[in-house]
Amino acid sequence: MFEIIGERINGLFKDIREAIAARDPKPLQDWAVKQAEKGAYWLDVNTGPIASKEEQAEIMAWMVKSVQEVVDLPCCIDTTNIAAMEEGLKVHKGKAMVNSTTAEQAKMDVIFPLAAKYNAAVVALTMNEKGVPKTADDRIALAMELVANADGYGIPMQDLYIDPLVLPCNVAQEHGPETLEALRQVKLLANPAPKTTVGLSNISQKAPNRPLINRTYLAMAMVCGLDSAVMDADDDELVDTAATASIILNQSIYCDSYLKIFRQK
Ligand code: THG
Repeated sequence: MFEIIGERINGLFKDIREAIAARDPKPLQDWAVKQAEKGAYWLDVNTGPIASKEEQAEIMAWMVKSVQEVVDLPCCIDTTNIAAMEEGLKVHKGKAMVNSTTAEQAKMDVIFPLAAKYNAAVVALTMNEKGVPKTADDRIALAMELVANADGYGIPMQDLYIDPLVLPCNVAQEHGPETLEALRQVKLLANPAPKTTVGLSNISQKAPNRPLINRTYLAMAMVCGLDSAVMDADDDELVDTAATASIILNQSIYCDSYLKIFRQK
């Protein structure tokens, strides 16, 4: 089953940024309920770039608690700050996802054990200290390291979500097909195969026709083996596209009301 990770509880967005500053849980909770109703399976929770490093841990714990007061969904704890990641995990109910580690050894050596300790799923980005590689081959070389290290730290492949990194098509056009090819090849790296995810909205940043670009890339990525995406769950046509691709790919059983069924858990 395709897993939508709702992207909206992120301090990048002004309403969330203001809610965090005021410690007002209502906007976060409204988006939690809305994304749950629209078909989200996980809720991405990101403090955004504004919060100071010292505050991030306390804010992440507050955000996770606020969200889980109103919905049963698990959170995808989206932060590069290890202290914030652990505070989020401490208060989280049920199986969490941490977002993310890179293929940098020092990060893998901290984040994989942390995920294992809390039995959390983990997103692993195909980048390292040199940045995001250009080609599918170089992305796959990093994915191999991520798979080997995750396995070494006892993370089951079903809990590992490899993210080959989607970049904006208006400024990094040559990455588009490379990311798609990397998605395909990730599935060959282990048996059972690791899962895959992407930050879908990255593809259309600062471009016109964002919804069209998002849903076109989503359908193409699903053919290549995409299992989940951090995406706009409030875009009905985007969620319809995921539901329809999942029917065409024979990943869920067809019925005339499949668009509705896809949104139910
Ligand atoms: N991979 C993983 N996690 C991720 C990303 C990824 N998490 C963050 C991000 N990328 C995915 N989430 C978003 C959320 C919002 C937007 C893009 C990706 C976005 N925001 C508007 C913008 O920048 O134009 C903000 C609009 C507003 O301010 O209202 O596009 O790649 N694993």
